[in-house]
Amino acid sequence: MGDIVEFEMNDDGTGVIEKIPERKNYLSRKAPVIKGVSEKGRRFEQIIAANIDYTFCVVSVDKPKFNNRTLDRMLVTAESCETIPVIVINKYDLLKKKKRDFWYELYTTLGYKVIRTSTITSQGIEEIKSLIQNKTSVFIGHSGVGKSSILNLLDPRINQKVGDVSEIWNKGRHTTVTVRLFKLNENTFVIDTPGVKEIEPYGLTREDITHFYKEISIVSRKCKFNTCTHTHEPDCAVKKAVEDEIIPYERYDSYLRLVETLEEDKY
Ligand SMILES: Nc1nc2c(ncn2[C@@H]2O[C@H](COP(=O)(O)OP(=O)(O)OP(=O)(O)O)[C@@H](O)[C@H]2O)c(=O)[nH]1
Ligand SMILES: [Mg+2]
Ligand SMILES: [Zn+2]
Repeated sequence: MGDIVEFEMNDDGTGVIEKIPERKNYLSRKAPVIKGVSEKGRRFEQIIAANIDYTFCVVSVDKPKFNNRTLDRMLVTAESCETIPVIVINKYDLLKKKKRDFWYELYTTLGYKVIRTSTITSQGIEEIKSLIQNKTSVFIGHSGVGKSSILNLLDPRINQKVGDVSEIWNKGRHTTVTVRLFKLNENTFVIDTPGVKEIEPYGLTREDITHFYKEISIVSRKCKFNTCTHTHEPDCAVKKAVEDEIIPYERYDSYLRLVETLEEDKY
């Protein structure tokens, strides 16, 4: 979805795709493991969309519950595919006062663009509308976070089906089932995607992952060993920064868990 194609028009109005010119970039993830299809331990690459400017990484305050590890994986995926990530924290109407703006402040401090939205109060929707002008934007995130609901507010012609969130599992019901591109005007495109269980970046090394966790990357230059994995080594600047609460524990934990997924691929 999002490919620019050259095609020949037949007399009956149908077309034949002649050529797909080189993609500017494309957003991809590790394909889920399907029993009997991929060999054990081998994960394929799954392309989500092509020629993307912004990847809107949508999470919700609650229903489903906010999960920072999921957000971090989406950010690494977006950045490693050379798209610009924008964080959308949706369902802000459900925010409990005591939680305040912890995550908003954390990711803003890290340098990300963060938009707080609610499709009930319309908070943040105008901000998204102005950002997407003359760009191609893809919306990704777990099922039920409100991707289709947000798109519906961007343009009434979109009219995507919206599903409820299971009370028991606190998860969406996979309402959107295919990737769909909407043309809003000559140069503005938005893409809705089905919520997926796991979004893991494809084809990265430990060094790549470290690079995308900016604060860990900067601090790690002061580790005693340049091969430091920031787990058990002495004089690890990253562990020290976590103890001193300079790096939030949540980000460190998320980083280690993402690095662990590299090991899972090896056997
Ligand atoms: N309270 C609240 N509920 C919302 C908000 N946005 C969406 N919802 C509800 O969340 C549920 C899921 O919304 P969808 O837009 O279908 O979510 P989705 O991310 O497109 O889900 P999939 O298509 O399954 O990936 C629906 O019941 C919406 O009404 C919001 O800002 N606040
Ligand atoms: Mg949807
Ligand atoms: Zn270290």
